[in-house]
Amino acid sequence: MKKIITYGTFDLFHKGHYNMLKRAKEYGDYLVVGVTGENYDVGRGKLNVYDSLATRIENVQKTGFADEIIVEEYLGQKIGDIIKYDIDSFVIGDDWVGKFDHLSKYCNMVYLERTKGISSTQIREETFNQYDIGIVCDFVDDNQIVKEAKLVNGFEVKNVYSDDNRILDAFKEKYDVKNTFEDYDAMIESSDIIYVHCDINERFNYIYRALKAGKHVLYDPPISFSSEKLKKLIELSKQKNVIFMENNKMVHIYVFNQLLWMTQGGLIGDILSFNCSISKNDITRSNLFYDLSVVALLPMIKIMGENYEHFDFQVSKEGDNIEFASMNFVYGKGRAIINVGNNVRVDNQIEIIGTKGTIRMKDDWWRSKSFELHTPGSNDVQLFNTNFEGNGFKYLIREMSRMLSNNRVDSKSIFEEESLKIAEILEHIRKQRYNYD
Ligand code: C2G
Repeated sequence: MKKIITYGTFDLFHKGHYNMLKRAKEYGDYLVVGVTGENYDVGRGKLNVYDSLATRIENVQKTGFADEIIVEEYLGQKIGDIIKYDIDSFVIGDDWVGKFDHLSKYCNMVYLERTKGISSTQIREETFNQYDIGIVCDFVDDNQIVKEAKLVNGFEVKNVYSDDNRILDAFKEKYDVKNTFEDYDAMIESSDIIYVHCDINERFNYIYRALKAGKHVLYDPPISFSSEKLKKLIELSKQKNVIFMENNKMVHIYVFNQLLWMTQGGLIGDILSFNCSISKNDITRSNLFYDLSVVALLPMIKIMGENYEHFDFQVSKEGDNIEFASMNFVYGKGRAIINVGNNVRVDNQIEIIGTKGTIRMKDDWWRSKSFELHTPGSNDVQLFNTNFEGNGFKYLIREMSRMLSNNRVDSKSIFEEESLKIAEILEHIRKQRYNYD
């Protein structure tokens, strides 16, 4: 019996896929079809897959050509599959010519001509709503959103607004964004989603105007130094039934969800201590301290909860800017320490000590691809990891895309109470600081 194997994502199943499976089956007697798993596709940068794995498998099954369907879960699985299923020929479309030649050591490699004039990409472009993003900025930096938005179906940063012409010109030149606007209302009008990426003192105003106009808003937290103002914006977004989402990419990346699972599910026992440090060297951004604090406080709130019993802090500052702050939170069973430095060298890391294990995330932990688990009484370190490129923005935009297609304006990744709690903490620090002054 001649056994054949072929692979694919088979998203938005079309005639090209059907033809390929038909011809692969005709090539032998028994056809094994590998359908890509969701993690594998995400890992290889294919983030715009629309159909679920179950739907894609069902569509392959319906053709009646597959004798066996397997899931392709990781890079390099193909060799193991060829050996395991005792494959004679590997069949794939000629868009892959040459890419799998190294497999000819294990079986016969066959590249078949693709069906012309049809592709999942084309169907996606024709089928999905297009969302134009407009970015508000006061310095020439896009936080990688231009590149990352393109990886999600239907999303593109098309517009940029700044009240400084030089910034607009430089931004357009650097990121190749289609339209520049000197008039904010005009940009709101031309966009479906506004990304507010500017100094903390300006955020509230820009967000308020965009929400008022009924546009979805993505913003860098915190929105201001006032939790009342955040409440007001949350209410307005509800009234207008639009998405009001904070840019905290960490909560959307896989390893963070693994970490949450381990800590909340009791896998490292009772948590005794949460330690988190974050620092940057950026003399140009005056309120960077608050931006960094939000990034560090969110995992604390997620893992330790909102109900600490006591909170105190110490700051050291240079002129008007906080250079270093150490925040100390006492919870029922454990405690949390957050160290934030601006132009002070602090090693970025998160350490969570539990009665049954310690978790460590190092370096740029807010976009981490891995964490370590150390268990008491063992020298073994377990590594949990996933692979992705970029800064994780695409996962946040993908979440936004899901919300839009499900007609849902609330995200389960960051809850309102969590954002409000963080706003309260920062407000408290800010007030005390002024009392010191
Ligand atoms: N195909 C085709 N004609 C088209 C479109 C696709 O013949 N117009 C073929 C592809 O060449 C491939 C199969 O249909 O053999 C599945 O295509 P995709 O779903 O695009 O899968 P792909 O991303 O090519 O994944 O490990 C995964 C594999 O390497 C292939």
